Amino acid sequence: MVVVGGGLGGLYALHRLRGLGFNVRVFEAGSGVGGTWFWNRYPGARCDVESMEYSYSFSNDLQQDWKWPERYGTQPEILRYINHVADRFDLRRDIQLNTRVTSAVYSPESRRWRLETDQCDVISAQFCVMATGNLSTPRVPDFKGLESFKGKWYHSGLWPHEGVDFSGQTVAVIGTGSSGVQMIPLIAAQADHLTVFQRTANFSLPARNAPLDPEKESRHKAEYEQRRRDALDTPFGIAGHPAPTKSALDVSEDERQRSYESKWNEGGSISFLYTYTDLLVNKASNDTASEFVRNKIRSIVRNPATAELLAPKDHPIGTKRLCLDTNYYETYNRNNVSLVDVKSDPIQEITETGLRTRDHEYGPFDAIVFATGFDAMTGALREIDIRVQDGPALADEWASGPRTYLGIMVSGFPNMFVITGPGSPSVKTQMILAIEQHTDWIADCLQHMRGNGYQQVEADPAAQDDWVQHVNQVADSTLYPLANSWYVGANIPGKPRVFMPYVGGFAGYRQKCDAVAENGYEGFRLTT
Ligand code: N01
Repeated sequence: MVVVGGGLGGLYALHRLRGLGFNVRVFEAGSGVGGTWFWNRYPGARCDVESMEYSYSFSNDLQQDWKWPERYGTQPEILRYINHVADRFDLRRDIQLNTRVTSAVYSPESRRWRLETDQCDVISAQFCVMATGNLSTPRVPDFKGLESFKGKWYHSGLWPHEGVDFSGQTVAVIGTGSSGVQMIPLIAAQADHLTVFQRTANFSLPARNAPLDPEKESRHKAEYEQRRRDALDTPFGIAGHPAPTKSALDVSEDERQRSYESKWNEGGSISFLYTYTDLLVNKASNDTASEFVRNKIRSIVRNPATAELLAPKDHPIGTKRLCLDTNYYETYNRNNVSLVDVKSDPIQEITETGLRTRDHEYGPFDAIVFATGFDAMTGALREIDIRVQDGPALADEWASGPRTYLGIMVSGFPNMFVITGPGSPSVKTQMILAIEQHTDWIADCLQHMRGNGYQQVEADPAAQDDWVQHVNQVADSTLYPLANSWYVGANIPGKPRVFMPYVGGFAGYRQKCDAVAENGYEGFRLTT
């Protein structure tokens, strides 16, 4: 069995499947394990889910032993944790680093996958598990002239391991998604001058990060197993947030403001979006929350024109990934920070010294930082030449958007599982929980096959069609499609506009997966 990717998904898949007696080999492109947390080393990189939740649940000893220093884990801390897991469960002996899988071809005759890597490995495997990640294909926009730039340039998702010292430099940051919002305050504090190029203003909430309160930590640890079980029954896979009971329109303006204020002070995105039942499905309700945050921005940012530019008006709050920050809006009150709107005046090219928009020239810059995101959810899989012998490539099959059954398998590609693939809750949940749920489901399926002499499993095309239709229907019943987000591939020119994650909630999705298994893997074709 080959597992592609040595991030949080690949490591757990190795541990779980090796534990069942399978012969497993992991191939990882990076020179270390950790996936997202290996690559994204930009200043301020930090998880926006609280550490006590954003961690593996499969080992109670592990979760009891590990000590998270802060409410939200920093990138170095999370990477340390992942490396600890790799050592603690003796995973490294089955992981080949510095190796990118380039192709995977299935032979219906031998019923085996033949994989090739950029290190000239050729591997034969009965099963492939794609643990390639949802945000693992960094994208620098195709700007004319980048090669002529005389300064240094960086992408948030390919950050130099030795770090970057911006002291004394003039710096440009392009992009104001989660990565931009996290790095901008830190770069501003270090650089001589920072110019931020914003195409779309994003909603951001204060993280209210702090050292982890020891009392809170011991209480959490005493209740850990129950809390993990509780998380399984929530829409986002995160416990500790009581479900809302009222619509935002069922309460008075005063009560609404008090509730939003209390969530704003508490910090965190889940708790804010969970203030009312209908913030993600009812535009009028959402408007109340969006306007509350816009008013906060107006109250923080002293220059009214800058504040208006930073206040998002083109999408409902939560329909693009909500950012969490520390001093993001406050940063625009610094004398050494300027904001440029590149929606009204788009970037046309990078020059030797800076960049040119339609109407202006900016620079000189010592460095340009691209916080411009990823070819999300499908990019990593489409980059591998995946096909059944003499058949179409997965990339071609997905030319009009990804199609999966449950986000776990793709019809026409037998014995290939995807961990947190498009069509599953994935990025709309606590990712590690989603990874564990998929891996455990795959492990059960493989045991079922082994116990019954099945050699091949494949998603039924009709079951896949029904699932794709359901994923779309659920998304269409929410406000999510109103935003131009990476959830719909809008950040990549030419990418088909398809809503990729499943937003029907983790709890219901998990029940569906369990029911499928209980009904003899309904919608899958098992053959001996
Ligand atoms: O990427 P993004 P990200 N000209 O795609 C802009 C996770 N994450 O790396 O919105 C000018 O969100 C683009 O503009 P627009 C999290 O799930 C989590 O920040 O497309 N601008 C946007 O502002 C997150 O959602 C954490 O109009 C251009 C920005 O670049 C996901 O990763 C931290 C442009 C890209 O934003 C991706 O976040 C970091 C162009 N040609 C990331 N092209 C935490 O856990 C793109 N942009 C906290």
